[in-house]
Amino acid sequence: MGTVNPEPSDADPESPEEQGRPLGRRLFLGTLGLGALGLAAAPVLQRGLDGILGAVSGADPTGLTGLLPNGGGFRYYSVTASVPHRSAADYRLTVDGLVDRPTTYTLADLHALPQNRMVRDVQCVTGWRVPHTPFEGVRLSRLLDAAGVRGSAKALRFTCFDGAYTESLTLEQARRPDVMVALRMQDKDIGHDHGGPVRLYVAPMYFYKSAKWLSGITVTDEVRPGYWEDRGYDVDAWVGRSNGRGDDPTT
Ligand SMILES: Nc1nc2c(c(=O)[nH]1)N[C@H]1C(S)=C(S)[C@@H](COP(=O)(O)O)O[C@H]1N2
Ligand SMILES: [Mo]
Repeated sequence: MGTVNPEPSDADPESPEEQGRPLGRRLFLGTLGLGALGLAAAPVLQRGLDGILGAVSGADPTGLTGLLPNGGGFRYYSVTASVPHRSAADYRLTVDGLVDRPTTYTLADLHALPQNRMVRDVQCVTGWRVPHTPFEGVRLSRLLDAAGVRGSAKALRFTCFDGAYTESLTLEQARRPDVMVALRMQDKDIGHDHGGPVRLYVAPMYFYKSAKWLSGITVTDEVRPGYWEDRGYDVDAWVGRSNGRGDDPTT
């Protein structure tokens, strides 16, 4: 994609209010505005008219939403200008730190583990939302159990092969059944732009917690705030229970 599109610093102050509502016309007009400014550069999703975009277009008498570059609602985000591609053969995920059995997984190893599927709404802290998005992958708790987390452990640090992005979770959060190392999204293998071949998916939190291009999970003795958290966003990013931003990161 090439477009640098980190989290907009002027997060939509309306976004918390949008969460309880069905995706409405107002949000789409906002989306269209951003798209016209060139801020939205998500790949066009191959879903067809029976997908989310179809549902959206059906609710839009102008039909204009069908022309949006971020059809389906997702926007492409990367804090780096470019991200190396990792093929299925090249990909590795390392689990290390305060564990008895540090482990490196290939993509095939991850696919060979039991897979779980979840269908939830994706919510970005800036206000856009994609309802009913299927994710599939391996529960993070399974990888932690396999590694043997030591008693002194308190948190996890996630690193990415973009070389820049990081994220964090407490051990308790990481063990929730709705947190996974995701291999599929929207019933397809996760493509490069969405963080493939493997991204984190933290369903109950704002989407910035769901680190793309996941390459490392390190078990630590304390929470080390992630990329956006160092820039003022809440570490505990529960959708609806945090404003997604503890401070103004632009200052
Ligand atoms: N490595 C990495 N992961 C990331 C980001 C990023 O810039 N780099 N952006 C986060 C944010 S703010 C959002 S909203 C989602 C966007 O995911 P998408 O590009 O699949 O829509 O990824 C999250 N994970
Ligand atoms: Mo986001």
